Amino acid sequence: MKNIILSVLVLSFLLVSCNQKNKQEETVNSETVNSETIKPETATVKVSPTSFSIKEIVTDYLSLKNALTKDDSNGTADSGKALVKTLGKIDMKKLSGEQMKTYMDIADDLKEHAEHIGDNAGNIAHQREHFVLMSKDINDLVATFGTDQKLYQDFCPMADEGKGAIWISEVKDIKNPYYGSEMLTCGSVRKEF
Ligand SMILES: [Cu+2]
Repeated sequence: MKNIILSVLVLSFLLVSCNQKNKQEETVNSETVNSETIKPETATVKVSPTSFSIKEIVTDYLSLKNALTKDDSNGTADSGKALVKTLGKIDMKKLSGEQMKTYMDIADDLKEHAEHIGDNAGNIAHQREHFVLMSKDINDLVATFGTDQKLYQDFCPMADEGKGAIWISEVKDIKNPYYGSEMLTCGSVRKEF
């Protein structure tokens, strides 16, 4: 008799624990299902389309250009460093294969000039040499990817040892970054973006 009671007890205990285990599994399963159904919705919300923009690059370039017009070599170097950082943050995922290739070709070159300008505080002549090529890069970026901001392509016939050079400006008035205070108004607007 004792044996029978004991085995009934053991059996019922096993049944109860089995039921509990099933319930736990059910809970886990329904949680997994829930999180799986929620995930795609959140993902769709996150991938809201924002278009590719070179605005931050242009902003850093313009502050570098404005430092040069003031003959401020240290400010020019700081802007060069800021531009290197900005270039590292640009999200290229929104670009198609062809666009990405174009962008990277220009941006690689641009980064090199920004690094040289950043490393040459105190040597404004050398900074201005790199600014000739940097300005061509910025011109190409704006021509390729467009701008919301009104921009001007200015030209100085004396810069780059008389070969002439362009720069990009946000103002219509000529303020020459190649000569600064020496010849601030030398040059002309050649094109509008
Ligand atoms: Cu250099």
